[in-house]
Amino acid sequence: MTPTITAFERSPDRGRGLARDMRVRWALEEVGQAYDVRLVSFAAMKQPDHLARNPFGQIPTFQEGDLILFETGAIVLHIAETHEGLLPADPAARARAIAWLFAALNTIEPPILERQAALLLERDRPWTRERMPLIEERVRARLAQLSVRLGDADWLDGGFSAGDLLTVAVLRRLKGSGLLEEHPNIAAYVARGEARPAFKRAFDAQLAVFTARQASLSST
Ligand SMILES: N[C@@H](CCC(=O)N[C@@H](CS)C(=O)NCC(=O)O)C(=O)O
Repeated sequence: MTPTITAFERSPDRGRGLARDMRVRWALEEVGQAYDVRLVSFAAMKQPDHLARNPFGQIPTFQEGDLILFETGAIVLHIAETHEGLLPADPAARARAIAWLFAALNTIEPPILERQAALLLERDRPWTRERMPLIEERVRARLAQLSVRLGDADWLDGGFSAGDLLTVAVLRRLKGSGLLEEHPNIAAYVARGEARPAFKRAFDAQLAVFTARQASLSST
């Protein structure tokens, strides 16, 4: 059965591959699972039809037959558990890969999101100037720890896994900040993730939504 995911009809990231449907698209591409996409507007996301899929009125969601999921981590884990390719078969290695999936979302992403919120939503607030160095210090601390653990390995624990997929996706939020480049092994890790054919297919598919919308706006 072909799953259907939801994605922004009009993504605020302007095609940079940061909206979280990118993570689900990437996972589906990695395992070779075709999927359909339902585009939703911001208004539609807050309507009962979408709230039945995601009580918080957000994207992405995932629907496969009777199963409806929200939360990117849960969706990626479900895809990884039901297909070959994103989790190792060995139970201990599998548990460690799942630990990285949680670490990406619960430990690495929070300070990165805090930085992004300060830059995008709170830029004009009087406290932002003062807070920014503190926030960046927290991001730097996480990156330094991650850099030590990664060392000169290609991926975090053996072969590429769902944990790497989400870690790379989370770190991509720092592109352009200069913070990734402070750790050449992390910058190379992100570049390695982005070089995967599945990443490129997912990125292009998400970008196509943005470019099609731009083209339709400029023709009206
Ligand atoms: N923890 C959720 C976060 C979902 C989320 O924040 N989605 C964003 C897009 S990347 C969204 O829908 N934002 C619009 C809104 O919250 O109204 C997940 O990982 O799925």
